Amino acid sequence: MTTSIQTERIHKALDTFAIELPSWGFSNTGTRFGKFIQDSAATTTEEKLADAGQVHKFTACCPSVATHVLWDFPEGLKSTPAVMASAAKAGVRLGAINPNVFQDQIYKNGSLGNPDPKIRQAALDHILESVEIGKQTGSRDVSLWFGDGSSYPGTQSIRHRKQWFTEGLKQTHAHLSPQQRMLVEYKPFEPYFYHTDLADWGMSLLLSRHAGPQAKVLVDTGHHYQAQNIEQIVAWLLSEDMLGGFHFNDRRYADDDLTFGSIDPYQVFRIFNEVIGFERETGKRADIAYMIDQSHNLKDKTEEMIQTAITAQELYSKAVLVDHEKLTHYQMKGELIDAEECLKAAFSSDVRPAIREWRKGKGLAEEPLQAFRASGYTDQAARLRGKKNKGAVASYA
Ligand code: PSV
Ligand code: MN
Repeated sequence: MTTSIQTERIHKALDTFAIELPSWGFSNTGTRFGKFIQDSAATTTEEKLADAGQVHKFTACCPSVATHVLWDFPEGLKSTPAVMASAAKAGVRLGAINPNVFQDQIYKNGSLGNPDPKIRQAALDHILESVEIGKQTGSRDVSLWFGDGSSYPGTQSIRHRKQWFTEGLKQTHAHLSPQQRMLVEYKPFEPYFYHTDLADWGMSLLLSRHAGPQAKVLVDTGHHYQAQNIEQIVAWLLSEDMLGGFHFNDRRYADDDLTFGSIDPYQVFRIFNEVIGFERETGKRADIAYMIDQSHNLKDKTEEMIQTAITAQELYSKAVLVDHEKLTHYQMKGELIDAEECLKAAFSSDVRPAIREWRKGKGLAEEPLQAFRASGYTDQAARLRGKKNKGAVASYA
């Protein structure tokens, strides 16, 4: 492949590549051991959306923002017009709507899997309100993550809980508009440590199938055991038309929320390669929501999201350089070394000059991080928000 063909491929791919930002990545969060407060962190939904707007302004690849209903819609459905107005002001649109059925005290023994029917109903009511919010915001996806599980053997009926989940998700599906989808996320551990009701992709797949055709699986890259081959899960879900989206982040030990591609960029590349390979072979675009699910308490939050968006563009661009015809040929012939080298050649290509050129063509700064820093946005945000954020430290301590 000549350099100009490579550049053209990258430019074409970047014209349509988009990745969604999480509102919860812009406010002060931490670990269960505490928080390190940043003066410039967002203190309201409006500020989170404004910061997300900055990421999009400098990268042109983050046009939408996922929200968490409990954290971003303080009055539920009633908050929708205000949140939509804040998004429009920030130059972004609202993406996936995330119900929160893990934080309230009533959820000690779970939400849709809770043995108490009143609590299952409360969880369902909140999910259905989130579906309605999604209808008003024009968001396509309602993104469901359940912390449900148990921490001690024998304390819960795994089979009954599976049945309650099946019923709850079916009812959720029944309320979707024809334009909406529900994405069912899985995670093998945390907050419970003995059993988790939706522990892996197979469980999400089965429950999604039971729920209905608009239910798809959501793969959060941090939600796997250490040695798991995530690109294989991706390939299988694609071939079953059951992959709805990703929550991207990186991990070293558990669900660490580290910057996307910071630990294992080759894995991200292999995941993108599965998607692009599927698209080339089938001639159709995979209907996938790419989303980031990270929140950072050490790096500056907006800068970190810009860094993540840039990394995503780079790794996606490398994946579009894979010569699939050659790769298939080597695979069919059993040419193992040539097949592997074919993949590695794309991964080791320096795609940054082509991406800089693409940005120039769009009227963007060639180096988004530097341009954002030079804008002085963070200092200004720190001046405006510092007091409020310091107040949060005081009340925390
Ligand atoms: C849970 O770990 C998760 O990945 C879910 O997607 C939540 O919605 C998100 O993180 C934020 O807590
Ligand atoms: Mn997630």
